[in-house]
Amino acid sequence: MRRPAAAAVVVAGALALASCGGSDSGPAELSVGSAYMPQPVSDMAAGFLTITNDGGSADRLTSVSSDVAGQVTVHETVDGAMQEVEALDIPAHGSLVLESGGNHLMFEQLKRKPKQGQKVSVELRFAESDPVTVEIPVKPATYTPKTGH
Ligand SMILES: [Cu+2]
Repeated sequence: MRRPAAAAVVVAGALALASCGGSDSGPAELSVGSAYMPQPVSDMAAGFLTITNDGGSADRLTSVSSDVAGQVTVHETVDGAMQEVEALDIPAHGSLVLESGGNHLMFEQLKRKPKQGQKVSVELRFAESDPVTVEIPVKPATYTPKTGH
């Protein structure tokens, strides 16, 4: 008696998914939060932020630029030593975290020294999604517990 009803529900569910394009496999939907730059103490600066992906497809952070730096690179930290990487993955329904002691942005060839209270404009570019521009607030140099660079 119950089996036909259950089968009908499953079919209806499948149709609903198909008609809305499959909500679980849509494009990456990126948003940026928790961004900050510790006020630089040398001619380089670090930047931290979290990229959240609410979409059903993974993406990659591929390059970064800023009006205050001649070059911005993406670094990861392995065994306490940082190294440049080509790109960082942003998983579907997940996030990419850049935080002190881990992944971070590296601002080199600074054109001016950002001061606490100012904001730095940064453009993030991705493998799939459109570029995102964020205004990163500059925090005290001691804001991050680890200032290796
Ligand atoms: Cu670095």
